[in-house]
Amino acid sequence: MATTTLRVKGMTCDGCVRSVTRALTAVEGVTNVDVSLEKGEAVVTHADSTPVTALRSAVEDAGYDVE
Ligand code: 9UX
Repeated sequence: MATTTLRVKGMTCDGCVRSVTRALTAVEGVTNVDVSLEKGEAVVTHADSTPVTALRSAVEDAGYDVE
């Protein structure tokens, strides 16, 4: 297991949090997602085999930017 923290830009309400959470949860190997609107961060627990680029792409495809 690995934990990756992404800095997510553009989340402005709880709906955004749900969207980002849903997008990250759908990535293969992801076992837990904790998104903070206040921090602008997503903490993702995932398999070692899950590429960080896949996490980043999922967030970007949902319409948000990753720093
Ligand atoms: Mo809230 Mo986020 O109505 O794109 S869902 S701003």
